[in-house]
Amino acid sequence: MTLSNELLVEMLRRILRIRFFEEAVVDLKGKAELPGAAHLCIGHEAAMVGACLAAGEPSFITGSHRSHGHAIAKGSGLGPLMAELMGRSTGVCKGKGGSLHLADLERGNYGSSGIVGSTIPLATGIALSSRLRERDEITLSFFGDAATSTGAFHESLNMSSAWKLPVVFVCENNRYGVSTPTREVTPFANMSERAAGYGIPGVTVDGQDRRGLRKRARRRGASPSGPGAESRRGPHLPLPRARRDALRRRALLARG
Ligand SMILES: Cc1ncc(C[n+]2csc(CCOP(=O)(O)OP(=O)(O)O)c2C)c(N)n1
Ligand SMILES: [Mg+2]
Repeated sequence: MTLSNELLVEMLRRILRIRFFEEAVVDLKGKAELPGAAHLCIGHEAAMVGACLAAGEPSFITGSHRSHGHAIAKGSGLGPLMAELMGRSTGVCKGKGGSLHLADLERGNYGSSGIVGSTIPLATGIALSSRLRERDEITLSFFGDAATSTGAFHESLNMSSAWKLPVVFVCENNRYGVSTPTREVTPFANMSERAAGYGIPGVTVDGQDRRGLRKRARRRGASPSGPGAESRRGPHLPLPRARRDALRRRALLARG
């Protein structure tokens, strides 16, 4: 599949917008100017941009606890987004949501949440609504690899498969849930393998390859599918220096 130069430029533009936004968040956090928690998606940018642009319009998304990038990939303005993080009334949720509860209904972003896995049933419900109203819409559900071990994930896959809902489950697999390596708590290396248990086609793509992501997510149609994007790991939180040093020491020791 060939992608137009215009689309490639738009992908790069959104990827860079996400990266620069996240770097500004780090900067503001460092100066203690940003209230509350903020989880970054540095390293995940290409996956979310590829998926959102592939879905086209009309489409909807739900996010995770790491959703600044999902909002930007879906077209939210950087100003209203940053205002939200700062708790201002000019924010996308009038400053009431903050970093962890970002929604932008005008752009089809139905929200993110700090509760791991909690937005997956929401995406399933949106897709059910599209199906009942016979609309040609698609919903993307973004979540991390640890979320695939929640009951909400499994119930949602089961229902969306049984009812043939137009939803794509996009797992951003950075191989960790906070500090727990995913390989220690699941039998799978690729989370897309879980889809097979529900009769859903599951594919794994390189999350740094937005062309591959776009190709996979493009398979529209009234049935669920589950690409798992392999992502580089971004920090869960800007870690305090002492914790960072401890993790580096542990990594060095592990290497011998
Ligand atoms: C239901 C629930 N359990 C535990 C937590 C604490 N928690 C916050 S983030 C996180 C790990 C999430 O890992 P993953 O889904 O892989 O996303 P990542 O942070 O790696 O992008 C956990 C366990 C939570 N927020 N919600
Ligand atoms: Mg993870």
